[in-house]
Amino acid sequence: MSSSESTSGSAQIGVTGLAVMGSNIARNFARHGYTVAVHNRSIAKTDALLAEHGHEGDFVRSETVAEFVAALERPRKVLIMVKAGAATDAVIEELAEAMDDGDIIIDGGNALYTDTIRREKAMRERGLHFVGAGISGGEEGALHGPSIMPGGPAESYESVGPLLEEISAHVEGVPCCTHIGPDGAGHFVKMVHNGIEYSDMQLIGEAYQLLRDGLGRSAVEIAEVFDEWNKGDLDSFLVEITAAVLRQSDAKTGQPLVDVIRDEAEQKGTGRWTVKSALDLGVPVTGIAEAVFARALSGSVDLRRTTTGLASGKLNGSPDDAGKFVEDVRQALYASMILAYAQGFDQIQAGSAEYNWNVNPSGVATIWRGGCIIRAKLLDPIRDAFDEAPNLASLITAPFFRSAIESAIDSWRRVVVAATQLGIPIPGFSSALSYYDALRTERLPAALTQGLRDYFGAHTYGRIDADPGQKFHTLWSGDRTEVPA
Ligand code: NBP
Repeated sequence: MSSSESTSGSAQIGVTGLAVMGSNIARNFARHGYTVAVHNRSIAKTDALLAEHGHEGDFVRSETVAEFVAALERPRKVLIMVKAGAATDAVIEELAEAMDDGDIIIDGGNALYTDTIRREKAMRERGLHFVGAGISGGEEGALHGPSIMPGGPAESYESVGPLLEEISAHVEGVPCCTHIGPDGAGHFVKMVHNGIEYSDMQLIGEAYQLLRDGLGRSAVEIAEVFDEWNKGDLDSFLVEITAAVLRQSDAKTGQPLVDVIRDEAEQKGTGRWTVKSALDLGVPVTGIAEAVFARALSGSVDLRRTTTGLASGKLNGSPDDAGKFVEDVRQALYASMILAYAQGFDQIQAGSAEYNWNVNPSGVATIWRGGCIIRAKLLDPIRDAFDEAPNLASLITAPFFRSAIESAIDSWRRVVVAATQLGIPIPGFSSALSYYDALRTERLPAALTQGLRDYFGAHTYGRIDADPGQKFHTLWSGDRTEVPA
């Protein structure tokens, strides 16, 4: 922290890190009438921003961190938009050295939530406030209104909340930004948001492949189907842009662009983080895990080169009734997406309990309705369900979703059967259905698992006719009588 009480400037907010996200957020603040101090490690980006967009509002140019910090009014508020990881730590350290007690650092990058917990603690011990804010919406969202998920001390939200709410997306006048909870809560919720995004995209991909390979439809024909779907229950940003991507033709070959893009999905890591965290929390986010693995499989180019064309067994032909099949796929997509959100919210509830964040699931659904990549009509009934019962055991037990799945279940099963008969991989659809079936099954095969564990490792088991806490062991290598453990 700076030793001297340095002078105070006039900028209400500072943005450091002026690549696509940072420069658009800085412009968003300026367009809302704020004076914005801007800074970037290399001055070229700062100057490019000011040259192209300086006329959009009040910007204060700075070359050094000292100049940048001096340009801010107190308590200073700085939004960091740099590469997550070591770069963020370096920037935080530089800022902390230059800032004073009560100043606020907001990290708007895609930080791992455990890093945010560590950074918040370190900054608190130095008298600074640290807000870890997940931001979703890509570069367009950053400029026109993203969904913002800030975590950190409640008192710092009182001062930065109004600014962030103002530049966020709004749905029916409600900002897509709310205080999520202490320290890492915001980045945790953003991480799960990205996990659901992975899952939704995998499911959309499976629906596309079913229509392509199951019915022989072209990309443009499938774009029309997605356009139709986007008018109903599936209305969402991802379904909308799926139609746009499928309709795009390649200028070079004249073919649909999707047919000339390499069939290898990449990933930056937030999906993997979500699954790792879910494994630690013991929350089955099967849809997200399948989506992460599906991307890994698609990218295993050498392996796929050696396995393409392996035996398929006898395949059944295309579905007899194409119209019915399209509707079945729509229903299967809708039901599987409900499960993706249900699992994501389970993970948020589990994370919240683990870290004492007290996250309000209805608030999360509310701010995901606009600005972010997973914005969807589905989020309205999700918000309503959690409003009615904040401690819902699972989203699928809420009356709205119970009946939505009841309507879709037969179609969903038909699609899983048809895909299996056609040899089309559908890890997302089928794992979501298996998860659903597991939840509704009264007796799973876990009793046998426990019996086996007791046999080879004396791990004990509970009995259906004894208290849940009581454990028993069978003397497998002795006379096979049962003894209390
Ligand atoms: P990048 O993630 O590509 O980061 C580039 C920025 O980081 C530049 O300003 C660069 O400065 C700065 N930087 C680096 Br790299 N190392 C630095 C260091 N050691 N010290 C200071 N600055 C450093 O930018 P982005 O795509 O705009 O994303 C910004 C953040 O927002 C990331 O955390 C990202 O994960 C997150 N995010 C991105 C999106 C998206 O759609 N792109 C969406 C949501 C969140 P330089 O110009 O001097 O190299």
